[in-house]
Amino acid sequence: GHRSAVLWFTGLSGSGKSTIANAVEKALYDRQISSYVLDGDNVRFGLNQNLGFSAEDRTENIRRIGEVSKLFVDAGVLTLTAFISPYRADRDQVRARLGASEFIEIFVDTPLAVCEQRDVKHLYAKARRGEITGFTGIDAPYEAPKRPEITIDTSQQPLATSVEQILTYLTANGYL
Ligand code: GGZ
Repeated sequence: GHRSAVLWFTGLSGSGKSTIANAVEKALYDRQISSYVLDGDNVRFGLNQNLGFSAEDRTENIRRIGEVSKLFVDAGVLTLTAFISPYRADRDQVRARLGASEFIEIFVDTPLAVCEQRDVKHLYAKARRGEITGFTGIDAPYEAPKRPEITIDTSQQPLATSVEQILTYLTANGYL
């Protein structure tokens, strides 16, 4: 068995949130633990398709994802969310809506320079050229967590180590 919770990944675009979340999900699946990843692909194109990237829309994006996460956690699912979630107050609101040990904040603290160098979707280049405005880390803010449960810098360690770091935390704290 397991104790359900939300593993809330936060960090810049290209920091590695989705990659780590999906790798952890696979590791949990292999242990027959019911888990699910919420990310832009299954939330921003569905439930939140009416939301963009203004500060107000990001706040509403995160609020809805927090509520959906709460439903999943109540259903007993170990839930992983992979959204920039740039505003500290928005993340803290989600934390407050969940039980004391149901919100595990994972700061994917990959340096902006590394994220920008990866630029998988060429969005940083577009933001630098002014073709996208309000891009997180370029001309929109990212507020780093003050006391995340877990911090990961993907420029300092391979994916497998990040996965191990999270599984070790879950085991040490009685989730697994
Ligand atoms: C940041 C943007 C923007 C702007 C589009 N700012 O690399 P990606 O493509 O897949 O990750 C980014 C994703 C961010 O969506 P989130 O729902 O995680 O953001 S938030 O939590 O702030 O609501 C990027 C793409 O959408 N994208 N425009 N202006 N990222």
